[in-house]
Amino acid sequence: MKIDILTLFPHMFDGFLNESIIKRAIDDNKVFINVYDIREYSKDKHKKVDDYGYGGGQGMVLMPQPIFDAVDDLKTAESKVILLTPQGKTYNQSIAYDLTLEKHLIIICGHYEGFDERIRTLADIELSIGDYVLTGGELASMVITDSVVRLLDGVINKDSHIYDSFHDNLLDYPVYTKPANFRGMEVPDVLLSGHHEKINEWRMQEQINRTKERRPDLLEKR
Ligand code: 6GU
Repeated sequence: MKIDILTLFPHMFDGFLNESIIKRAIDDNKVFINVYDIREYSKDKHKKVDDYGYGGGQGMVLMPQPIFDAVDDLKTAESKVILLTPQGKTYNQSIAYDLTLEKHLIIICGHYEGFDERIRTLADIELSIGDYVLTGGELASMVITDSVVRLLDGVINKDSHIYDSFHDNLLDYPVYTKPANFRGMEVPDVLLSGHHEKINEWRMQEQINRTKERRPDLLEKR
């Protein structure tokens, strides 16, 4: 998969792309991630990318020209263009799985008080990562990229995402490591039993109980 990210703040991605599982996925050619500075696409002599909004109010608005030129430059027949905005559809694990089927994602990070409404026409889908407001789409693009890349073949052990929280709309079951007794808190006997069928049953029941208790809204989606 290739992921192209359009941003006004490319350095925000330095840590994200150079640590841990994402770095390893890039080094192993499981994913190709490019970060493009929107400013580099500005045709203005001062590399301006925003201006005052018509009608007054709200401050600076991202201009269409740099974004349209960048998307024209990067887009192919196989691209899916994602626009990040708090007004988008709320992102979830099921959308993450859908995105793993794409060959090429172009992710546009919105910023400042807003972007020119005509930029919307470039998007195949508009996404938000939740009901709160961020200063820009950069963190949202990292959230989406991280959650998609970890699902790509060979990035992490496949067994581990079958048991992810939200897979099948269930939260994950509890896990324990050594010691079996820590400050009087005991690991459940069943996990020490070596009886795999019973362990699986217990885990499934724990997933259901936890989801009932903490996220009843998820059970309704099942
Ligand atoms: Cl995608 N962008 C911004 N600016 N804020 C958000 C968001 C996106 N998703 C949740 N809050």
